[in-house]
Amino acid sequence: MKKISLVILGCGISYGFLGFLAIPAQGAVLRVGETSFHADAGLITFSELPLYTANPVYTPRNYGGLTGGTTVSFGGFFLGQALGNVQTCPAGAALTGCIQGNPSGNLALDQNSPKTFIVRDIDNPSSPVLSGFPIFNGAISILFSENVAAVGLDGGYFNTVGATAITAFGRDGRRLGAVNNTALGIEFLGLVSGDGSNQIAGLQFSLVGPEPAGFAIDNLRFGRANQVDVPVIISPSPTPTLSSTPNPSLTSSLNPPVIEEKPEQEIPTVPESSMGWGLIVGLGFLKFLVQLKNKLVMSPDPD
Ligand SMILES: [Ca+2]
Ligand SMILES: [Ca+2]
Repeated sequence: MKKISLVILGCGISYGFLGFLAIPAQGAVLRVGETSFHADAGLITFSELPLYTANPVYTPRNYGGLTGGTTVSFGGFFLGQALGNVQTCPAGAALTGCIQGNPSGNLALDQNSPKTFIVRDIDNPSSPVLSGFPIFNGAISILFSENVAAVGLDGGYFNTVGATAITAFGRDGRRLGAVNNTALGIEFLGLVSGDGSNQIAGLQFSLVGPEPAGFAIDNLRFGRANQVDVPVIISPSPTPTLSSTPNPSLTSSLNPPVIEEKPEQEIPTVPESSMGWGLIVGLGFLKFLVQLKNKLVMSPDPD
């Protein structure tokens, strides 16, 4: 049965707390634990191939995956990257475990980068493990033949907190995100794409700080979208409250409708028909005749 991991976000006082809103987790990557991976997710323990195998390549048959599933390859770093130097590495970090630069597009392992090896590790109860080069002091990069949604591994032995990270990359070489170690000893470092979709084409295990006395990986887990539990963010939903801003849909039902008054009809100042024009001309002529008659009556007889 699929389990759902819950992440509850803190809520501000400006929000009411009447309800929760479950939404898919967003963001580049999210940390996940070992138990988030289903039983049918991929698992590589490095006991499947002979000790001292260099840059092992695991087909689904090697790790018990489904035919046609993901092939997993290992190497030092990706094409486009390089080993760090004293200028680019964090102070105190082993330069062989520190990687600089972004992978180029179409993510691929750099076959000229330092190799990785299956070796014994007396500090790890699940030995054998996979080490970078030099042994227990080199970065490790992992390439998946098809994108996965989540990946994780047992890293260690950690003598420092926060000095080692796993970084996920997309098929185009884009950096998706990273999580650091938070514990000493052997710790599971896992991440899933923010929306739980298959976005992860590669993973890099490298130093981001000073990690003394060596480091290696074991028990690599990887899963497609249906093989891992994706964290779901639970955020408080805003509480609907009365507001000083009127809601148009409410005010329209509360206030009487306003009937728009038509403007007062104007009396036409010019006739609108030929009959009107004729009447005016006729009255004008009649007035002229009356005035002419009066003038004749009032005028003295020249005789
Ligand atoms: Ca092992
Ligand atoms: Ca160590």
